[in-house]
Amino acid sequence: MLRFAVLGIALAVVLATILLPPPVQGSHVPYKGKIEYIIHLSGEHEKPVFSPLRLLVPATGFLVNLTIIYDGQDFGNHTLTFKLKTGDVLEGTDREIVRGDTVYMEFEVNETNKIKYNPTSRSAENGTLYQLTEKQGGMYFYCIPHEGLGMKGTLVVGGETTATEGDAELGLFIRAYWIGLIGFAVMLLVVFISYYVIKSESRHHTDAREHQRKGLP
Ligand SMILES: [Cu+2]
Repeated sequence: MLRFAVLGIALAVVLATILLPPPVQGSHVPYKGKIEYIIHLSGEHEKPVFSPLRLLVPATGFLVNLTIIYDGQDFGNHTLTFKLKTGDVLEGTDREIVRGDTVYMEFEVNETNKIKYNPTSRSAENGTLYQLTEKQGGMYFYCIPHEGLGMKGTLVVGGETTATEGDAELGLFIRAYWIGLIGFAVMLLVVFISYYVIKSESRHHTDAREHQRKGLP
C-alpha cells in the first residue's frame, strides 16, 4: 500500500515539474527593465565632475535608478539637477548634496520623449511627466554651483546601446535555465527516495515472511 502511495506521490511531483508553468517573476512590474547607475561626485584636474557623465538608457519603458555618492574631492556642495531645453528644472533635483552624502533618484523613461519622475518617494508611480529635450530622448543634468566649471552630463535614451537590454534578456534566460535544472534535480531526488523506500519495504515483507516461517508471534 505504502509502495503505491510513494509511487503516486513521485509521479505527481514529476508531472507537476513537467506540466506546471514556471513561476513568472516580477510579472506585475510595468517596465521592461531597470538600469542602475552609481554616479560619483568627484574631481578631475582640479575641476568638479560627474563620473560617469553620460547615462545611457537602452530604450523607453526602463526604470532608471541613480545612486549619487559625494565621496570625491571637496568642492563644496553639489547638485545633480535635470534641466530641459525649455529651461525647466525637474522638481526636487535642485537639492544640495553635501560631501559624504548618498542620494537616490528614480525615474521611468516613459515614451520616446518623456520621463516620469517623482522626487519625493523614490517611486516612479504617480510621478510627473517631463518632456525630454532631444529627438533621441536626451536630457541634461548639471550642478547648479559648478555649471560654469563644466560640471554637466547627459542622459541618452535609446539608439546608443542595446547591450543592457540584451543582458536583461540573458538574465531572464539564465533564471529560466536554473529553474529547469532545479526541477530536474528534484525529480531525480524523488525517484531515488521512492526507490529506497520501496526497497526497504520489500525487505520488510521478507522479514515478515521469515518471521512467520519461524513461527514467531
Ligand atoms: Cu558641483
